[in-house]
Amino acid sequence: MAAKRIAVTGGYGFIGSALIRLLLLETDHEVLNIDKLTYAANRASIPGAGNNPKYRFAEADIADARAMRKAFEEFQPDAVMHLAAESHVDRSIDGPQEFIATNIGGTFTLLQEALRYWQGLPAERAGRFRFLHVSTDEVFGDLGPEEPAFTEETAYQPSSPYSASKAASDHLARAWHRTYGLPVLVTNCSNNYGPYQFPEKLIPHMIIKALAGEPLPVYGDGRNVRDWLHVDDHARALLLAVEKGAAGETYNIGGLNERTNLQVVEAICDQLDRASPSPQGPRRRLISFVTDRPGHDRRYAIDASKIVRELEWRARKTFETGVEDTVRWYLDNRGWWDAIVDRGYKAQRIGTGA
Ligand code: NAD
Ligand code: TDX
Repeated sequence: MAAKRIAVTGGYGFIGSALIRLLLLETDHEVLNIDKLTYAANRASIPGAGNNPKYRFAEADIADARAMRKAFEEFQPDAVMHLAAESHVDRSIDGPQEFIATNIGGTFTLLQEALRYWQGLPAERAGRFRFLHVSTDEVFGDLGPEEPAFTEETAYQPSSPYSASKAASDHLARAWHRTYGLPVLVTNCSNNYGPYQFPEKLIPHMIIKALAGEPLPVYGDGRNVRDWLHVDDHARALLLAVEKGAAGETYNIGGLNERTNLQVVEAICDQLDRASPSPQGPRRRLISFVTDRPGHDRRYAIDASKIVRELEWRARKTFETGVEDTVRWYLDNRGWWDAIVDRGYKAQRIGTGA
C-alpha cells in the first residue's frame, strides 16, 4: 500500500490514539492528528509521537471551519479518518449540548471543508481520496434477546442523546456522498475496550474502583448486553476500510463477544484477583446494583460478516485474552490513569461517583 497522508480527528482519544499508534508503528502513512483536547484527550496515549517525523498535531475544533480549511490546505490529506466526538452516553444524558455541537455541527463543518478541498484536487487524487466516518452500533437502537444482530441494512432507532447525535452525523456523511459525490465510507462498531480507555467507561471504571476496594456500580439488573471488541482490532478494521473499502459503503465492525455487564464485571474481578489478590478477599463482593441509566439500551450485537467477506478483516483477540491483557495494562500503567483520577473528571451521575 503506497504511503498516504491521513488526517485523523480525535487522535488523542481512546480509539484515535490506538489507530495512530498502529499507523505509526505498522505503516508508512503520515499522520495529522486534529484534536480539540477535551477532557477525554490524552497526549500520553501516543508515546513517542513528538519525535516521529511521520506525525504532526493540530490543536483545533472540528467545528472551526477556518482551522479545518487551514489543516486541509497545509497537510493535503489523501484520507480523513473522522473519530472526534463526544462519546460518553451518561454525559450526553446530563448535558447533550456538546454532543450536538461536536457530533453533528462538527461533522457538518468537517464534511463541508473536506468537500471544498476534495473538489479542488486533481482528478487522480480526488479519485483516491477517502473520508472515513467512524460511528457506533448504538445508532441502531437495541435488540431483544433473540433478535438477529445489526446488519448494514438495519434501520436507525437511536435511544440516547449520544446515539441520536451519532445517527445524525452518519446521515450527514452519507448525504455528502450521495449528493456531492464525496468519497465517504461509514463504519459502525460495537463497544471497544483495551489500553488507554478513559476511566469513565465500564471496563476501566470497574478496574480502578475494584483496585481501590470501592463498590462496583452495575446499572439496573446488570443484564444489558454489549458486544465487546478490542480497540486494536477496531483500529485494524478502520485501516482496512480506508485502504481497501469502496466509497459509499458501510461496514459493521464487531467482536462476536456478547456479554452481560455483570459477566464483564465478574470477569474483571476474577482477573484482578488472579493478578493482584486483595487481602479483603474476592472482588466480586464489591458488585453493587445501582439505579439504571435512563433509556438504557438492552442489547447490542453486530453482524460483521460484510467486512470479513469483502475486506478480509478478522478480530485477533478473544474477549478472554483481551480482558486479561487490559487488566494487566491498567495494573502496569497506573501513572496514566492516576493522573486522570487526580485531576478529577466530572463525577458520574449514576452510582457512587467517579
Ligand atoms: P473518546 O471520547 O475517547 O475521544 C474523543 C476524542 O475526540 C478526544 O481526544 C477529544 O479531545 C476529541 N474531540 C472531541 N470533540 C472534539 C472537537 N469538537 N474537535 C476536535 N476534537 C474533538 O472517544 P472514543 O471512544 O475514542 O471514540 C472515538 C469515535 O469512535 C467516536 O466517534 C465514537 O462515537 C466512535 N465509537 C466509539 C466506540 C467505543 O466503544 N468507545 C465504539 C464505536 C464507535
Ligand atoms: O459504571 C457503569 N456501570 C454500568 O453498569 C458504567 C460506566 C456503565 N455501565 C453499563 C452501561 C452499559 O450497558 O455498562 C455498559 C457499557 O457502558 P459504557 O462503557 O458507558 O458504554 P456504552 O454506553 O455501551 O457506549 C460505549 O460503546 C459504544 C461507548 O461509550 C460509545 O462511545 C460507543 O459508541
